[in-house]
Amino acid sequence: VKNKVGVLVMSYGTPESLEGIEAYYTHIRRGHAPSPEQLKELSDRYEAIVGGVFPLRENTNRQVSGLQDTLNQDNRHPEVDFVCYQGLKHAAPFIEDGVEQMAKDGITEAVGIVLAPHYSTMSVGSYMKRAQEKADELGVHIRFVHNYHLHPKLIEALSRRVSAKLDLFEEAGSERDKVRVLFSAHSLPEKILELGDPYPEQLLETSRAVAEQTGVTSWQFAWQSAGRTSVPWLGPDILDTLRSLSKEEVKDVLVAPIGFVSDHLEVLYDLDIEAQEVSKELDMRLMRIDSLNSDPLYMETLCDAVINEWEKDK
Ligand code: FEC
Repeated sequence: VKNKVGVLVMSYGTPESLEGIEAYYTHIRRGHAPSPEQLKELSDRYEAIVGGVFPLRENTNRQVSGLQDTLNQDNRHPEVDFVCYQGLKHAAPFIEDGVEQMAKDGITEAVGIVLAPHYSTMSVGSYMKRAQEKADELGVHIRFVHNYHLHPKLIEALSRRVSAKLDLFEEAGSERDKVRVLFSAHSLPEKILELGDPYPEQLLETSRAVAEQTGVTSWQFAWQSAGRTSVPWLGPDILDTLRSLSKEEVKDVLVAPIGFVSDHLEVLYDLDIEAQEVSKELDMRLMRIDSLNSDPLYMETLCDAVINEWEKDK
C-alpha cells in the first residue's frame, strides 16, 4: 500500500449561482452583507462576463485534478500516492472542509499550496493561517508552499504567452518594440507596506524575469481590481495608467496579469470589459495574455513546488 500524502489546493472560490452571490459577497466582507446597490453592481459584473457565468469554479476543478495527475505521474516518489483536496477561501468547499476531508480519509501528512504565485500576508498568508488552524485541531501535519513566483516553468509559460501576443501585435501592423507591456496583479490595501510584505517585490521579480526572457524592454507594473473600501489601496491603478500612457502617445498595450492564474471575474471583467472600454475611448489597442488555467507548465510548476516542500520534511 502506498503512503498517502494530502495536498490542500487552495483557491479564491466563486459563487455556485447568481443566487449565491449575496452569501459569497458577505463572506468576502467578513460577515457584513452588501447593500442592495453593491449586490446589484457585482451581479451585473458576473452577468457581463463571457465564458460562462462562474468560470473560476470549473477552472479550479481542472487545475486540482491536473495537479493530482501530474503529481502521480512524476517519478520522484513512486512510493507516494498524492491526493489533492480543494479548499476555497470564500465558497464551499471551504479551506476547513478540505482539511476535514483529509482527516476523515485518514491522512496525517499534507502539503498546502495556493493557486496564486506571490506571497502576501493578506492573500496566501491568510489561506495558510486558516488551513494551519484546522490541521492543528485535527492532528494533520501540514507544510506550506509560500510562493513560486520565480519557478522557471512558470516564467516559461508566462513568457510564451507574452511572445504569442506580441506576434499578434506585429501581425496587426504594430511595431513589437513600441508595445508597452503592463504587468498587473490584484491591488491590496497600502497598509501591507508597513508590514514589510513581500508581495510588491515578488510581483516585480516575476515581471523582470518575464521581460528578460521575452526581450521586452518597454514595460511597467500596474495594480488592478482595488476593493471598493475607504482605505487607500496600492497604485498606480491600471485604468489611470492607461490614461497616462495615452498622454505619452503609447498606442499599443499588452496586459499580462501575472498575479492571476485563471480566467475569472478580475480578468474577464476588469480587464476584458472595463480596461478594454477605457482603451477604446483612448484609441489604444489593448490585448491581454491568455490565462494559465491548466497549462501543463503550470501544473508542473505546482507539482515541483509541492514535492520540494514535502521533501523538506524527509
Ligand atoms: O471569478 C470569481 O468569481 C472570483 C474572482 C476573484 C478573484 C480574486 C482574487 C483576489 N482578491 C484579492 C483580494 C481582495 C480584497 C478584497 C477583495 C474583494 C473582492 C470582491 C470580489 C472579488 N474580490 Fe478578491 N478576487 C475575486 C473577487 N479581494 C467579487 C468583492 C467586491 C469587490 O470589491 O470587487 C476586499 C475585501 C474587503 O472588503 O476586505 C482585499 C486578492 C486576490 C488574488 C490572490 C488570490 O487569488 O487569492 C489578493 C480571483
